[in-house]
Order: sequence, then C-alpha cells, then structure tokens
Amino acid sequence: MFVDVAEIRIKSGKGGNGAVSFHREKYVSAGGPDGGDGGKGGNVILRVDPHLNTLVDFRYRVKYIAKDGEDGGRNNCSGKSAPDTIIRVPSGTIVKDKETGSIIVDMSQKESFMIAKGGRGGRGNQHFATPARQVPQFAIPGEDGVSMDLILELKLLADVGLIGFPNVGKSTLISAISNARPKIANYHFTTLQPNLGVVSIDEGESFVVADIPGLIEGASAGVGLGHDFLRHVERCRMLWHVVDAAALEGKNAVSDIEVINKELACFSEELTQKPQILVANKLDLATGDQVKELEDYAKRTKTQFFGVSALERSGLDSLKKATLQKLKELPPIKVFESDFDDDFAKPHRLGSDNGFEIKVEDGVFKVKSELLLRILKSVDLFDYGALLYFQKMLIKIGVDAQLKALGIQEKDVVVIDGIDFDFEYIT
Ligand SMILES: Nc1nc2c(ncn2[C@@H]2O[C@H](COP(=O)(O)OP(=O)(O)OP(=O)(O)O)[C@@H](O)[C@H]2O)c(=O)[nH]1
Ligand SMILES: [Mg+2]
Repeated sequence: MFVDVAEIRIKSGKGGNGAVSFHREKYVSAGGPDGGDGGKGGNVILRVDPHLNTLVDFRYRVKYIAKDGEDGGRNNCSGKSAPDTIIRVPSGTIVKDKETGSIIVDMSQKESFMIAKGGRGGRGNQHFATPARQVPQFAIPGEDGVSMDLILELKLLADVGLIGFPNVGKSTLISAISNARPKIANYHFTTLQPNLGVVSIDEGESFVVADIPGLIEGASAGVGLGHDFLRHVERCRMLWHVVDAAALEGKNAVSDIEVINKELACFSEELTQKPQILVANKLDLATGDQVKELEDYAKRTKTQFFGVSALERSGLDSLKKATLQKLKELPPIKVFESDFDDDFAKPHRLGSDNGFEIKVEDGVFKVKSELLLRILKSVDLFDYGALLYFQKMLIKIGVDAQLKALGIQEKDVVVIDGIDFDFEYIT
C-alpha cells in the first residue's frame, strides 16, 4: 500500500531525578551527601532508511515514546540514561508540526535529525555540599521530555515529473527509458501510485523521473484519483507533459494539454512555473496533421517539443539528451526550508532556557519561569540550605536584578509559580 501522509505522536524521555541521600557506614557518623544524578531521558531521532518508499508503517504505529532516564541512587550512583528511539522514514519525508503546520525538517538531504531531545538528568545532592551547607536536603529533578504531534508528508525526489491524462503512455515511457517497471495497460488509472525511474544516459550521467497517476479534468476537485499525487512532482525540477498525439480516445491533444495545465494551476501556482517539455507520444499511430497541430501549439507557447513512440522506443534519445541539457541549467531538486532554526529539539525543551517573565499586578510581583518551577518542585523550602540555593538561582538567572529594576522594596510580595515570598535583599 502506498501511503504518503501520516500523523504520529512523539515524546522524548524525562530525565531521571537526582537523589537526596547521605553516606551511611558502620562507625561513620554524619556521612556526607551521596545522592547520585539522574540518567538522561531518551531522544527521539528521525532516520532516513533508503529501503523505504512509503509511509505505510505509520498506519500501524503512531506513537513513538522514548523511555525516561533512571533516578539517581545512593552511594553516588548515577541513574541509567535511556536509549534513543529511532523513527525510520523514507528519504524525501517532510515533517511538520501538527499544531501550526510549520515545517520542522525536510529529510531529503539529511540522514538523521534529532526531533526531540530527552530531558537532562537532575543532579544529586552530592553536588550541593559546601562548607556552609554540609547537609543539602535537596536535589534537582530530571528535565521533562518534549511531546509533539507531527505530520509526515512524503514528497518523492525526482528531477523530472511526468504529467498527463490517463492512458497516454506515461508508464510505458518511463519503462522504456529507465529501470522502473510499472504496470502498463490499456485502461485508465493503471498507475495508482507514483513510481521513480533512473534514466542513465552516458556514463555517470543520469536523472530521475517520477511517473504519477493520470490527471483528468476536475482532478483538483477530487475527480478521478484527484490531484494529491501532484505533491510528488512538487520538488521536480521540470515536467514532461505527455500527450497521446494520435488522440486514440477521440479527444484533441491540444485541448488536453490546456486542461491539465489548468489542473496544475489549481494545485499550486508554483507548478505552473516549472519548465515543461511537451512529449507527443504514440507517434507511431498519429497522422501528420495531428503532429503538426501539436508542433504549432508548442511553437506558439514556446514549449520544447519531442515526438516519440514509447511503444516502439523511437525518438527517446533526443528527448533524454535535451532533458539532461535543460536540467543542467535548472536549480537542484527543491528542499523545503525549515521554519525553525537548526537545533529544533533544543528551544522546545521545557526549562532548557533560563527565560522568565515578571508582571506587576496590584503591587505584587508575579514571576513565571520554567526553570524556577522545576527547582521549586525539588527543594524543601523549610530547609535553610535549600532556600539559600534557591535564592542564588534567582540571582544567577537575573530574576533578582529585574525585580530590583522594577522597583521592588523589602517585604514586597513576590509570587513565583503560585508560591508567595517576601522579598529580602540578599547580600
Ligand atoms: N501505439 C502505441 N501505444 C502506446 C504507446 N505508449 C503506450 N501505449 C499504450 O497505451 C496504453 C496505456 O499505456 P500506459 O503506459 O499504461 O499509460 P499511462 O499514461 O501510464 O496510464 P495511467 O497509468 O492509467 O495514467 C497501453 O496499452 C500501452 O501499450 C505508443 O507509443 N504507441
Ligand atoms: Mg501509468
């Protein structure tokens, strides 16, 4: 089954929590803190598998959830980090954020991509002992993982896209010039899924052609197989517009061309901008007048024109050579740009940035910060050492400075993620 769109849910693992523990040994009193660090949560990674050419696997599995890191233990034992979860995709898969529709990554030129980083493990209390704080009653919890709903969209990678009505001989053509062996038959919609073929010319020179199911009038409104398959020629550098020059089905080849071009425009304006070569097929059966009409049309519209017979394999060499020549002038296969910066996984990681927001409402200073929220979850505020550590973090990430800049006074109320504090100058 050919599937070219899929939706999946991913989640990277949470980091393990740091441990609070103290060394215990016979005859040793008041052993120091020995709480180990939590292990790292598992990453979720996309990897291109060259053997895949459809997204059908995602019909059967839609959730990809990496394991959490293990918590730290006593005796300075670190928790185990979780393994990565690998999602295999065909080359040419475009990954979008389902919520916004933004493109996260186009896997056409990548081997792998970290889509969600696992949370960092929290630090155990072994790290927080200082001469002044010998009994640290706190440790840092692991960072949360990232969860996301993704849309995967496969857009095949080919230099030339074949378009045209059903039964004009597109599949015959691709099988005559390339290694592709699609089904060929004398009825409409023989081709139900796109096929790629590599056309080799001289040594080392080749290009890739994509054969897609036939289009008909109204395809953009879903008639026939619809125009969804045009997605697969969207990246193509140019198009071969194939027509039945002999008009075996009693239609006029020139008006057929116009109908298909209209359908292209309905799909996307960009497709109409792609250079086309008009390939008049079934020349073995066409009359001189029929060929002349097409030639005149090509001249009028300044379209390159080649008459061929895919069945008899005639005229194919000049078509291949001209195509290769044209491709040399054209930009490379389109790669869709990401709407995000390079390290996508990172900025989305909860608490990974030290950003915060302060609002002043009725004299109360309200602070919002992922990082502080995480720290608050972990520290025992009744423990003096833990409280001092928390205050230090306020200074370190700049909350203290901004509160002062906003004019805070001693004893003013600061609310940090729902907990009230009286402000004190820390010296
Ligand atoms: N006489 C003649 N017949 C041809 C030629 N090319 C293809 N045909 C025949 O036309 C019919 C349709 O060919 P296909 O290659 O399946 O056409 P298609 O455009 O891929 O059709 P769909 O997959 O349905 O869109 C088959 O019976 C072919 O043998 C040609 O150059 N000359
Ligand atoms: Mg076909």
